[in-house]
Amino acid sequence: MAKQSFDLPLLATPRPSDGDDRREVAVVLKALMPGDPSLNLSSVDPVGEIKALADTAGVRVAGVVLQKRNRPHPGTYVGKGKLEELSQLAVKLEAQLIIVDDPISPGQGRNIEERVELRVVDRAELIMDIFARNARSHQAKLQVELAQLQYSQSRLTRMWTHLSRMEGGAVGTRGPGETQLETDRRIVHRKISILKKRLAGIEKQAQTQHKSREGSFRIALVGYTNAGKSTMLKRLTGSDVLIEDRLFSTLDTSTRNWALDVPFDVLLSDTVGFIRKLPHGLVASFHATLMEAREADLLIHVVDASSPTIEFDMESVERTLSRIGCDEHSKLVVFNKLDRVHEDQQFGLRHLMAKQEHSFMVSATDGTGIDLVVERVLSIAHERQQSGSYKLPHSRSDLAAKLHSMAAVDHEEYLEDGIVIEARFDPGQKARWEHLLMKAGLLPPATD
Ligand SMILES: Nc1nc2c(ncn2[C@@H]2O[C@H](COP(=O)(O)OP(=O)(O)OP(=O)(O)O)[C@@H](O)[C@H]2O)c(=O)[nH]1
Ligand SMILES: [Mg+2]
Repeated sequence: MAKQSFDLPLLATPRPSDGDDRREVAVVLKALMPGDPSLNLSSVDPVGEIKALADTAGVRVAGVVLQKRNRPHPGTYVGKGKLEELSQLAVKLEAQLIIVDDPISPGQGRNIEERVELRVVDRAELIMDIFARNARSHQAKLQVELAQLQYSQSRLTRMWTHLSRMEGGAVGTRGPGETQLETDRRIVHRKISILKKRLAGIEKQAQTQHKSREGSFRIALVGYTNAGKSTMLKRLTGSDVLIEDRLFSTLDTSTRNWALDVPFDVLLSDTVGFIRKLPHGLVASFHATLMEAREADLLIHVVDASSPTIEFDMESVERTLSRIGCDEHSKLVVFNKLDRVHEDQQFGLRHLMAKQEHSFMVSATDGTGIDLVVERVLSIAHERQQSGSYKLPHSRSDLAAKLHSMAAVDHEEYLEDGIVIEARFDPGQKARWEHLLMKAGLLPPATD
């Protein structure tokens, strides 16, 4: 009888926190390959980020094994000699876990596990584990679970290929004769489709909410994890949000009203941070959250200006934005943490700023430079207020009344053949009004 249940490494259990000796001890394994920030910048710790990720996941990194390579070894990720070194170090440090700082194939994972005889977690799994631990809302939890299932689905094939077919059934038939792999695949597949359905339901609700925000000017804060997006949200809107010196503190989008002096609502959203080598499944499953960025009228890219890998961070954010369809969005780049920028970083920073069309230097914690950002956002919001001039027949006074209710009327003139109305619209309203006109058979507008 085939195994009917499949235990997946779903939501992680809480782990002891920092400074707690019960924390799991890990050795990090990393192939240093071209493109790694530490190869260009001597000040960058090649394992700084993975250590921060491990720390966030409640794991203590006791040792590191590095190997410079042009590409990963297809079978073992690093060379066999390096695995021997890893194995010895792990024994010496009494490690319980190996963390590989790349997404690796199931085969590579299995081979490392066999040599070192310890559990191996790759970068993608570590990030998903953090997401699972930090997810608060029902939606975020489902999204992480989906990403984890999808990741394990791609690994099942290799996990079970070594198993022979189950007894008592014909090859290729469903039911008792199927292989363990097929059974597990089917279970995972079913779980995935259930999760997708549940998420689609939640997204539908979110879309209704989004609709109710039509007419507002929407802004999304995006950026590398820990850049200060939530701190910016707090500074700009005064609302209390979770701010932590940790990676991936924010996993749920939160949207707040930003009380700006404009005759329409301005909504500011905090989003999930990006990171290098973010697992594809995770980006895709946070689709609803990222919709916030996609549907924004303006993006504020928050950059940690004190980060030694600033250019790499920015590049990876830009790449992710383009992957989620945000290439063409209006964007401000806000270089944050000005108070932490060293003098020797200033020159490089100015050079980076010069490359951006609209950039600002701020400190979200002490408020330096924030007023200039507000000023710029205000002027963009004002520009977005669209205007139009329409001639309506006298017989359609209902439409004239509707226009009065949808826009600010600057001028109204009664002519012999109709009423000419000049009006200013809030973002999104002009399109709605013209849609109404079209439905009334009155397009194109008499004048514009
Ligand atoms: N010195 C300094 N620290 C800052 C500034 N802005 C934010 N921080 C700190 O940077 C850390 C991360 O800030 P968050 O606002 O949580 O960053 P985030 O981009 O929302 O991070 P995630 O949600 O984890 O992706 C916190 O410890 C903040 O106090 C700043 O202008 N100066
Ligand atoms: Mg945050």
